[in-house]
Amino acid sequence: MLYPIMNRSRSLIDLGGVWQFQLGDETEPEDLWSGSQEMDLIAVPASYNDQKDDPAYRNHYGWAYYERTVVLPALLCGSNGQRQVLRFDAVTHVAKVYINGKLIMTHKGGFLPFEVEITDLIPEDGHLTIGVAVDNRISHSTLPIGNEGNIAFFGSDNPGIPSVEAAKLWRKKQNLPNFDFFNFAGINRPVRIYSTPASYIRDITLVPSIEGDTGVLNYEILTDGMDSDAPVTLKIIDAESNCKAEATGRKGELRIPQVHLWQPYPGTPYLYKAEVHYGEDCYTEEFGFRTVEVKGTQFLINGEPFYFKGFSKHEDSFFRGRGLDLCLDVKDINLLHWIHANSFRTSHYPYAEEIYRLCDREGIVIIDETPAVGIGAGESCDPYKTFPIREHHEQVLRDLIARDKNHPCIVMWSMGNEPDTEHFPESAYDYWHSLYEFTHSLDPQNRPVTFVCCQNNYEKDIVTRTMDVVCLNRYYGWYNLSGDLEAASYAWNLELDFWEKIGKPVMMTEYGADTLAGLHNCAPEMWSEEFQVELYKMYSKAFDGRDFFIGEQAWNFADYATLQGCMRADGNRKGIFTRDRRPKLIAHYFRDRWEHIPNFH
Ligand code: GCB
Repeated sequence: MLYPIMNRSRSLIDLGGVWQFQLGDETEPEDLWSGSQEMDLIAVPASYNDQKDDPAYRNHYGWAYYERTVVLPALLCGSNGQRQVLRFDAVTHVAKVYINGKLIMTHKGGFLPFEVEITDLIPEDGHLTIGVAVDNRISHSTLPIGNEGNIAFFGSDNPGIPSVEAAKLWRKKQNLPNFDFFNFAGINRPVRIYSTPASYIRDITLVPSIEGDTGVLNYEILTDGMDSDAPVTLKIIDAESNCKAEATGRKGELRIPQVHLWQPYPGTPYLYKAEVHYGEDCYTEEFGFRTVEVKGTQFLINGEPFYFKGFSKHEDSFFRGRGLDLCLDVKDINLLHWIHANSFRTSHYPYAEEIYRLCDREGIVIIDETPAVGIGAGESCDPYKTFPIREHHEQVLRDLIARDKNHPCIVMWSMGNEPDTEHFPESAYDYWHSLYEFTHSLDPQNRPVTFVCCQNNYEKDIVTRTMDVVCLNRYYGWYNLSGDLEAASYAWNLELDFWEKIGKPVMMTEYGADTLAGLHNCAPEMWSEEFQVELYKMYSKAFDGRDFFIGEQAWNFADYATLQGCMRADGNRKGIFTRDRRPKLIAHYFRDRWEHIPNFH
């Protein structure tokens, strides 16, 4: 799906601003919209939860209603030969969209875009009332997974105590996420109306490769509309606006001698433009020439062994929750540069398209993750046989790769985070390995595929070792062997010895310790800034010098909001930066360490 842009053939109207809002309940919305006079105000795009200091907003369970009336300019109404498309970049988790009172589409999945053509629904006078019903409920059939049967994530509801059991049955229904990040909901990303000519460019697929110093671009362009005889042309334009190659036709190959490569920062992330014309339509897609390949225990970018330095992140900020915040995105990229990081993982869901576009330009490498987090329910329940998620998971992968396939910054797909691989190893293998093959088949660039493995019995796990890269989340010294860094180091080295024998590239995708900024201790103890530094030093010492080890992504880039619980003090505090982006002591440790570790070795 193409990102919406404005140019000589396409218009773009941003519907961000103040909408009207009302909380609902579990009642399924009707097919006809009934607006209300008594709606609150709400900012779009942003999660609704923290926009009003009211537990009803924060802890809402079920549907919520958004409404906005706009008047479109006359030139966009009537038969002007243009298609008008209403696009939502993300509504979390289920959306029902209404135009002038009528339901026009339903979409499931809170982190990927969807759109609907509304050309014939726009009246002559241009008045458009857009209604959106949003459901924030999570369950065994959604991604991310919500617990069913009243089981809380942080284990505060010990089974077997009669009064606690009774209270669980009595209490109000609520979301019980099987993950720690706060279940922020609403219209989290932009809503836009864009137009195209009636015959239009539907999709562009670009597959760059390199032969010597020549860039080879395989391309495919999909078009739609009546004008099927109109020629399709493609021009490749370099960063200095010179046309480097041209072609006609929907599919083909172009060659660019003396090509400039897209390199991770501080190399030059050189971008070319693919300018496509079809009849009256035109679309420009940026791309880069870079290759990605796993060879033995190495992860090669442009043929050279790459070392990941960076973080797993969240989309999270004060007031907006998970809402798009471009200022924060730019700030985060600048902090990544400041700390000499070169990469991050989009834990635990696909991020807004804007950050990938920024990373293409700034040379930051991304591991792109689906929202498949929380697939597991302990030893008594095989999630792969009981959670009805497979079809949805495949759909999410299809949509993710359709959206993100052309970004040079994306070097690997992560199908999910920390599923159960220990209690039902065969089921886990059947599920994840077939999904791994499916994911490979979807990606025109055939990038490496993985999922991120939880700290459990790695000897029983038979699927993690079959991924292209072994990605480990480990909490030695924090959740395990808490506070005892000597014992943690012993255990961690023992585990690394195990992975060394597997013969795959291995990297950290999470490790860390909750740390309260400002809490200091001469003798490093848990929660202090000194302890966080000592813990990371212990990890670095264990993996430095191990040749199969290809990268370190700390948990987490910044403190972030979570579900409340007895293991969280106003959110998850494992950030290297605080939630308002101030460096903890550890940030200086990484800045110094990473300055001396080159991207390629
Ligand atoms: C994990 C999860 C991550 C949590 C983290 C923690 O393993 O992947 O989502 O936030 O641990 O801090 O507990």
